[in-house]
Amino acid sequence: MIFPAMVNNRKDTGYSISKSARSDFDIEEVASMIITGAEAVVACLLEQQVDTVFGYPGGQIMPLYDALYDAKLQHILTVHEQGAVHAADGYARASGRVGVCIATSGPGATNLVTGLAAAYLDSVPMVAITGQVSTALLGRDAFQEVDITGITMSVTKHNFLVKDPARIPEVMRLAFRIARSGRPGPVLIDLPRDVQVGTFDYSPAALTETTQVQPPAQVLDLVRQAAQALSSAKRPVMVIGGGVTRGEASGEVRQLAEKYQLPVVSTLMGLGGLPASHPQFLGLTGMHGHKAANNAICGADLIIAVGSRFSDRVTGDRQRYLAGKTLIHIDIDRSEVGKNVAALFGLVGDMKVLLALLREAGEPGQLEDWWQTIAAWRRQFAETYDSERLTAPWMMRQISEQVAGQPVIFASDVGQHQMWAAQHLAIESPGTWLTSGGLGAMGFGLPAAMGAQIAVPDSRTVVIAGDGGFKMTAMELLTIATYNLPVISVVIDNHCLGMVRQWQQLFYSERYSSSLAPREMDFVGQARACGVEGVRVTTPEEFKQAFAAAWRIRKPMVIVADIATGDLVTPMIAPGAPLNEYVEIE
Ligand SMILES: Cc1ncc(C[n+]2csc(CCOP(=O)(O)OP(=O)(O)O)c2C)c(N)n1
Ligand SMILES: [Mg+2]
Repeated sequence: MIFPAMVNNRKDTGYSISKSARSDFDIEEVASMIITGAEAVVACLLEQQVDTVFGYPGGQIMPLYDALYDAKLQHILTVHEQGAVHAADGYARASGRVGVCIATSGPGATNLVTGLAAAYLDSVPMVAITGQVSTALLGRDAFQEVDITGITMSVTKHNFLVKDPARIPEVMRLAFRIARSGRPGPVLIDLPRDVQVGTFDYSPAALTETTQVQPPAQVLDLVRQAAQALSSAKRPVMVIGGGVTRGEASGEVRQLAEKYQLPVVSTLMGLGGLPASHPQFLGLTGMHGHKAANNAICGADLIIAVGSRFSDRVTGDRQRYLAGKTLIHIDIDRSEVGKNVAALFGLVGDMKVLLALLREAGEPGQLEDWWQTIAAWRRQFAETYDSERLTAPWMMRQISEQVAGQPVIFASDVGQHQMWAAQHLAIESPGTWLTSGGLGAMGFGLPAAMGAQIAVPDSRTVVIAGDGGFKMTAMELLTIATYNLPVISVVIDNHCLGMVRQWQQLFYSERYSSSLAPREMDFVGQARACGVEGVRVTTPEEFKQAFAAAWRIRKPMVIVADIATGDLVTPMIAPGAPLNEYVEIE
């Protein structure tokens, strides 16, 4: 029997087949055979065209590992289950396919929780498989028993505890469908040991593609009205969020922006939804957004937001964010529209379809004055890069110049370096900026980069990490060395928990509680201990040469860049303040 655990408050769209459903499949059953539950899991993974899984074995998942022993798919053994779940996440973000991770019961399963939460908050399609104690022992505090479906209820899109091997195919197929359909997200399948061992009559299935459904008449009507508002707006701005990448709608975003000549700003999650080099792209918006981008939001009379949930880091003062503005909000998830800000036009559904309809339904307005105002802001707030000493913004610029035109995926960890990366790296296409936006999980960067490098081997993955977060999962360098993955790690070493220190400087009277702990780390030594080459640099010239050398040789590399402890991320809006009230930083 299947215990359909939870369904959370996110609702998939009412009418349309999602982005993922476009590449989604129906199942057609063919001949049958007697196999074990564990063998059925492997068969279903192959059926879903999974080529790689990330995981770590243990007692209650050993039957599945036995079935994996001669399975025709790659298992990447990480150092820690957190490495496996973030790697599956990075794999999914970079490729658009469902990431898969496996862990044993108890501590293996709990080690997945942070990664599931990161994937859930950033809407990443993932299937996590955990071992569980046998059904007869459930609820008896057996060795390594935890109620992982209970624990992960609020950080998975759905989860299952399977109690009968015969239900495995149905659950596996459903799990993949749920993970990638509508608003994507992680799904967990908990497999008691006896369910993995038990046998049943399994029918293999073939996948057939399903078709896309068009919106109903009332949505079309709303689209027409929204297009009229867009045509008559004097100062419109388009906000792109992570949903553009997940919805594979960057082409439609670009076409809409170009047709209506819209200035475009991006949330942290949306970077890459329009190329950074596009002339209409103003940059990052929100707490550490570019002034031209935030000023445009504040001065706008209409905002068209695509795949963004208006987090507090994006809106600042929520009440004043929309004052005097019309909002067109496009999202696959009905529960996002009106959740944080009220939309006049809430368009729920497949954004590729909606954006295309919106493009056809209206005419561009008269925006010369608006573009002149924006041009003046851009001149006034143009970036300048200090190359006298080593700084993170300069390094981000330098990296962008060195890799320009070549296939690259950037991953980041969490902290000041993440904001510098988001502000100054040139992110040119969707799926090439992997960051833990919603959860902000330190330790995400390196394992996510590892997963991305496996998913897209022809690209080169560069992770930007801080000294604090890199320490958290740096042991995955051993995995990177084992599989010879040419990931370049740039550790921005400011010798402190910089983002915490920045807030303490600005909002806690410079009382640096536990952010300046004196524990210097020999990152190069650690890298070498894992079999990865490393170098520490202290000047712009040294960084330039080290990065160029790392880019040239297709091998993993760690570059530790020493920067000043007091460097701050600017500009900055205080939490809850309006987007044009900047914190005074000299
Ligand atoms: C797992 C986790 N623990 C704590 C935090 C809170 N936090 C956010 S940024 C930050 C400092 C990060 O320091 P570092 O990795 O050195 O990056 P920097 O800010 O210095 O660039 C901390 C502790 C977090 N986001 N994630
Ligand atoms: Mg730091």
